[in-house]
Amino acid sequence: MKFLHSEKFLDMKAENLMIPLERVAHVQSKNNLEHALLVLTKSGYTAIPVLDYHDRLHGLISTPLIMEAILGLERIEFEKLESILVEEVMNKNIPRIRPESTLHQYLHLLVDHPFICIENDAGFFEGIVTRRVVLDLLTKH
Ligand code: 4BW
Repeated sequence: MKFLHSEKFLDMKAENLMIPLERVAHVQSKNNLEHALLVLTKSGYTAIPVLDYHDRLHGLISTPLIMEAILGLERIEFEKLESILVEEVMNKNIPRIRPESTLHQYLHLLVDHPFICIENDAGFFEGIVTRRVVLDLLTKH
């Protein structure tokens, strides 16, 4: 992340605060829940983006969503992890911003969402802006 002192805080573009795709833990929509739980557990994050094979954003998957999907009446049905696909369970209703969006335009989204996904004009996922990066910037500002 590069913080340009000349730029006003609220004018910071998403692309300048972004954690790029190659450093974002993610899964693919056709992966099963077992794989998703493995990636979530190994990465240490509670929610991560869901992409397709062309790096287009489809939603996000989280540990609570997975747990809810395998919760039976009397027990957690872990054997279901293998047969359910991420796309059946993921949250598709997520905010998306453009690389050139300014903090002024998306700061309010970080109130309810720990991270915001960045999508370019062609619809491809480029990375995320996290609450941490923005708060870190604010404390330095
Ligand atoms: O593995 C971790 N490394 C670091 N450096 N910090 C972590 C890690 N796991 C959690 N944290 C901290 C961060 O401050 O706990 C916060 C909440 O994590 P979360 O939500 O509930 O897993 C983290 O805050 P954040 O950096 O502002 O990140 C907000 C959310 O963005 C995370 C996670 O859902 C997502 N995220 C962040 N970096 C990511 C990522 N998802 C995929 N790949 C990444 N590299």
